[in-house]
Formats: sequence, structure tokens, C-alpha cells
Amino acid sequence: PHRLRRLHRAHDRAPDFDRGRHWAGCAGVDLIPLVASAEAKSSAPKAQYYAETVQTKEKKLTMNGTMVDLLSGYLRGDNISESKRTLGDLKNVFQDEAARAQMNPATIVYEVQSHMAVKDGTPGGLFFGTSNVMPGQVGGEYFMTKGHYHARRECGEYYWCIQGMGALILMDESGKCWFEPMQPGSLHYIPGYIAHRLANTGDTPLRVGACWPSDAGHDYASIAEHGFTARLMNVGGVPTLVQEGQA
Ligand code: PAN
Ligand code: ZN
Repeated sequence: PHRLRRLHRAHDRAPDFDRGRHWAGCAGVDLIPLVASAEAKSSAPKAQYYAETVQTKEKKLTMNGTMVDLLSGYLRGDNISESKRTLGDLKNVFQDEAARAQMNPATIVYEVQSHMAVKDGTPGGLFFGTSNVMPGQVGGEYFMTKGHYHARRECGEYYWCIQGMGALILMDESGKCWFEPMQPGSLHYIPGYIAHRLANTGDTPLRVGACWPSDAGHDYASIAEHGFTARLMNVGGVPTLVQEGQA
């Protein structure tokens, strides 16, 4: 019961991660059609999501404290950290900085949940996350993540698209830029030494799962300094990768 109470607190303490608006619509599935133990039931009404111990016809199963909503990628439970980036946080990220500055700085561009079962930087471990990029554009450029190289350049990463339409924009260290279209179910392997960024080209949230080494780290500074050499623009309704100097 102590552990369950702690899980609930962890879940409830994330008011600025706007589940209600951005995530709830696609959740609400009965993730596990099992019955929570009597003890869990009495101490917590939402126990079916968190129950450590569940009883099936065959046997008692022990669950760990974290669940992934398989439809949306939304994470709840233990060891989850959450962050969000608004238009106000993304100065000089989009090509049309004047257009960005005119827009509401409180507008959420993307949110990230990360399941970090080990300390950041731990060699040999893994992190697991879900990114949620909102639909929108700044001066014809699709809402996107800041993008980064991994601090340990050799570290790769898996992305998979859960919901929505978008693109994974990639750039090698020589500045060559390309993209892979994303749709629900598409799997994307990002090799080491490749900068990566998500863009939402649709009109619903783009939800993407990710798994990366816990010692990969993030190098945002290289992108802040040099940017990507191409930008994904809405050209007459068609997502088009426009190379630098080609606009
Ligand atoms: C992802 C990204 C996430 C947010 O988890 O961190 O999509 O993008 P930025 O970190 O570029 O703001 C990942 O690639 N982790 O390594
Ligand atoms: Zn990464």
C-alpha cells in the first residue's frame, strides 16, 4: 500500500504536463484485463493501472510500477520525468524568428516523457520515452523539436511512430540533411553521429516512442550554433525539405 500511494503522488504531481488536453483522448483502454489484488483495491481506486500484484486465473503476477498506454505511448508510474517546450522556449529555432515572436509564447510545441530507471549518464543502461509534438507551423515551418546530436556521438537510438503524421529530420556531421516520413507503426533507427529532430506535418499530435542509451547525453549546443542545414516547410500543402540557401 505504501508503494501504491507513492505511485499516485508521482502521477498526480505533473500538472503542467497537460494530460487532459493532449493525451487523454486516446487513452482509457483497459490495458490489462486483470483484477487488482484486494489490498490494492481498498487503498487506491485507480489500482488497476498501478497494481503491483494482480491475480489471474492461473497465477499471481507481479507488475512493476510503470505502465505504457499502448495507444498513445503515454507513460505513468515510477521513474518518469517530464518536460515541455513552448514557443517562448524556442527562440531562434525556427527560420522565421519574427513570426515566432508574434505568436503566443505559452503555446506548447512539444512535450517529452522519459522513463529513467538509472541515473543519467550510466554506462550500459537504456532510457525509454514518448515525445508528443503538437500540430502547428511557424512561418510555414512545421512545429518540431530542437533536435540534437548525442553527446557521445557513437550512440544510436530507436524511434517509432505511435500516432499522427510527421517526419524524422536527420543530419550527418558534414551537414548533409534528409528526412524519413513517419506514420503510425513506422520504425526509425538513428545511427550514431546523426543529429535528429521530429516535425509534425499533420493536424493531430505526433506521438513518437524512443529508446536510447542512458549515457548518450544530448548535445544541443552544436545545433544552437549551426542549426540543421535544411528545414521542413509547408510548400503549397506539401511537406518539403528546403535546403539552406534554397528558399
Ligand atoms: C528524444 C528527444 C525528444 C525531444 O527523446 O529528446 O524527442 O527532442 P529534443 O531533445 O531535441 O528537444 C531523443 O532523441 N532522446 O535522445
Ligand atoms: Zn536522441
